[in-house]
Amino acid sequence: MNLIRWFLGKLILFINLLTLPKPIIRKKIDQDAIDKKTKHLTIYQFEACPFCVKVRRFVRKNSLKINLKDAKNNKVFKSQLINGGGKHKVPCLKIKKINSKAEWLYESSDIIKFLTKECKLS
Ligand SMILES: N[C@@H](CCC(=O)N[C@@H](CS)C(=O)NCC(=O)O)C(=O)O
Repeated sequence: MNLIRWFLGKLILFINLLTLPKPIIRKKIDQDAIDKKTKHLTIYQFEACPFCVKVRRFVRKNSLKINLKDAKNNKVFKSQLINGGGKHKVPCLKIKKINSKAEWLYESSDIIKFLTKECKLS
């Protein structure tokens, strides 16, 4: 079972690599405005999770600069996710604006919806 999971994970990563989306190129002023909005965001993820691949592809396609944290292999990041978000499930978007409590958003589709709205993507 573990071997099948390992193989599927590698297959997902391989297909993802072959079909990586091309990042959008914006005018500097527009990119700076988006970078300002994504500065306080972090994505907790596993490398070979298909839902994380979906979110990472969206991030790449839209040229979003978001810090990615590996919550599978890195014990510190794993603890941050469990203690902050409440469960060890990925992907999870941490939204931490200055002077406000962190919000933890699970579900790949909800993360993509949030980013689309927050960054005014079409
Ligand atoms: N419906 C969720 C599914 C997320 C999901 O099932 N993630 C798996 C990894 S692929 C997970 O975190 N499992 C918990 C674990 O492995 O500890 C989404 O779209 O984000």
